[in-house]
Amino acid sequence: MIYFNQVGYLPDAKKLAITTHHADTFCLCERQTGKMVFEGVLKPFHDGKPDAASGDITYRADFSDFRAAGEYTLHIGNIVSEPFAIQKNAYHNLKIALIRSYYFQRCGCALTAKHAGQFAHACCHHAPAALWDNPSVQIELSGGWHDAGDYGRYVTAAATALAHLLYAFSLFPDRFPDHLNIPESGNGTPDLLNECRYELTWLLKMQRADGGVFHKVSTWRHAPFIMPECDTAPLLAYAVATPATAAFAAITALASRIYAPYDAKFADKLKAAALLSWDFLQEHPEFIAFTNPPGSGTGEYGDSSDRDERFWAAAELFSLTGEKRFLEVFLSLYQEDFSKTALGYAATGGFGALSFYFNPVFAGISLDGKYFVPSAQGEFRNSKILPATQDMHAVRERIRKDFLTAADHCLFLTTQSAYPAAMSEHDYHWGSNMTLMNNGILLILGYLFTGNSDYREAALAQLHYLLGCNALGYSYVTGFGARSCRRPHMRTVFADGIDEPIPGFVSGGPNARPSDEPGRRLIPAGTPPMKCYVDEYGCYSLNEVTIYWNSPAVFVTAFFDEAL
Ligand code: 9MR
Ligand code: ZN
Repeated sequence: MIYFNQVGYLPDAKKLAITTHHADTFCLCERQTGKMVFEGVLKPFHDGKPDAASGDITYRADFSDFRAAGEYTLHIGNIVSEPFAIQKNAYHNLKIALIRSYYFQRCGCALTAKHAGQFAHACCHHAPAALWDNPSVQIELSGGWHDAGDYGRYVTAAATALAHLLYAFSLFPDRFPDHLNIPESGNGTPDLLNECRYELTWLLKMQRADGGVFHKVSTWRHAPFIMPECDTAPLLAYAVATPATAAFAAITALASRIYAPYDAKFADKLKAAALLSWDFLQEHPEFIAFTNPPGSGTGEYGDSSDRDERFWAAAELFSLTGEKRFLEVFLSLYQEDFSKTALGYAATGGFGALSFYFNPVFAGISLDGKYFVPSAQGEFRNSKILPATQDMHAVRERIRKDFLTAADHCLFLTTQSAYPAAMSEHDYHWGSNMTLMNNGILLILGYLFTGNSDYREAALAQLHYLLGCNALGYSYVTGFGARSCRRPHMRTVFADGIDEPIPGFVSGGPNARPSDEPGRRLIPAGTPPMKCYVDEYGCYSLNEVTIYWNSPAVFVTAFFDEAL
């Protein structure tokens, strides 16, 4: 087989295909005419030694020098690839579908035929939720996105997805159109923001009057594989916890900054909510962890510390208000020992670091030069701007170094990997495609901070892996690529009776230690990590989708797709 990006390549980018088939040369032919347009030498990778993550001995076909747009097939001996495109906007439809996936996850409203086509369905989960430990208290918590293949709505997961999406927007604001065919399309606000607002509007409801934030709203156990409107089990608001409260404060503060130019009233509401949760955190310096009450089976999203969420909240509130009290907490938490580059749901230090790095107080300061552009959203509102002190510059420089160290590690892993991805053989865990895409973000930051195109190329390699240049030759995005996954662990996709999956969903991907029964049964012992994947509905630890696996893919794809 030939492994390559099934969605296609940008004309001027590096273009690689990988094979385990030994031959001397390869060629590229025009799809329509069969005419050979490029010939090259197949190069053994790693001197013919097997690759740790895939177990494969591989050869590389490098056709980077061929730049003409068109549709082609690759030929190695008598093996022929599926056709693929080289074109300028190769990832445009992908970007749109990845964003539109969030519309398909909307909860508490009907999905209409106009916007959802054959995937339309009735309104779901609209009943009020009861406090899980006091059912006489009912709260209206409808709205937001279903988290994943299940119908739960979880605050830390939501904050993470929103962070990837809103940072993508704030760094590349001109890449998000307003014509994605969602209900708000055409209202003059980019649809990414329209879609995120749907989630933020729900998120605001998750805040208690005292500022504490419920960790999640879901049923007691996961629904069977039925459509969401058929899932009428009672909804419950689970306990307040500090990681959720701090992540809430962080994301509402960030959102307040981003939405201000579009809707000042909404921005003010977000800001007030962020401040209220901040006050709750000050009154509760202790870590209030969340664990599922015994017997409850929906997502737990456990965490071992809330320091990094508090760090993130302090950073975003400082970026929003410029107030010293937030800066002080931020600088003190920066000294603590947690990752300052992690962009996940339990480890959020990277978001705090990003916020500080792009803080408007540094506007006009360019450590590297041309790529630091504080966005239109980057202005302090209702506050005085503190002049940046020496300390602040020093921390900012350390943040830059932290990110570059992480990006360099990703670069190193990519050069070591047969299917060039920033993934060591130990990185194939539940949701490995999030690590892959988050590493794509780190590489993009490396590029933005230095202008060194090696980072950019490596970032693109992560997208190539996601879309088929991997040891199984799967494209892990539904509806994209000749061999894309078709049976994601997603209740709607299973229950809707439609053969095609809903397009634009990123599968969790290979997991060397599957937790689900079919995955354990179907993957033989000793299978190399990159091959531990099965495209089956039952494989929740291999083939589920979630809002925070799509979101870093939106970031990476938007970086490579300038089209509107
Ligand atoms: O993405 C989560 C993964 O990192 C964890 O290992 C796993 C087990 O705790 O849970 C995953 O999150 C799931 C969540 O609990 C419920 N919704 C679906 C999520 C993706 O599988
Ligand atoms: Zn719902």
